[in-house]
Amino acid sequence: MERTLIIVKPDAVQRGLIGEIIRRFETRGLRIVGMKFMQISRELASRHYAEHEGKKFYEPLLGYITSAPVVVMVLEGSEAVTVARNTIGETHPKDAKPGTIRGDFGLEKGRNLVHGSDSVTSAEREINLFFAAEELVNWQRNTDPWIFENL
Ligand code: IDP
Ligand code: MG
Repeated sequence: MERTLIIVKPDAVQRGLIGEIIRRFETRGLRIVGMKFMQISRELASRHYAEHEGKKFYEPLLGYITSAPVVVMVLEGSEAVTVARNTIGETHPKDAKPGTIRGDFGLEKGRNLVHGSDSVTSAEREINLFFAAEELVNWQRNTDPWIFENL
């Protein structure tokens, strides 16, 4: 089982798409193990997006991600990192396929609705940035045997 960090970004929250976005991950079969509604501080944003420091879009990105509340989630499942990235779609919504979140709801790169960790290593780092260990819930879903072949 892998874990991944998802952020429902400020544009999605402002546009009333929280439920729609969570629904897509939930119906895909990923198990929610952590969730909170919060506003990201500049300090946390700069740690989360440290890899992009110095790039042209870095300052606008920090402005965007701190501009309104977000929903942050930890999702668990087989190959959760890849599965979540596929559900999210390409970084630029114009390249994202219909049926993906960005492909269905977005137009521009700086308003692309949702974040998903890009590797298991990034996921671990990002989960630790946003969640204390005791905020994550280890639980069995009654539907797990119908979603996961080998438990
Ligand atoms: P990802 O979110 O698909 O992993 P990254 O390349 O890691 O994409 O970029 C992080 C975030 O920075 C993107 O999701 C997007 O919000 C923003 N971003 C990336 N490139 C640009 C750009 O060229 N213009 C504006 N925003 C960008
Ligand atoms: Mg990224």
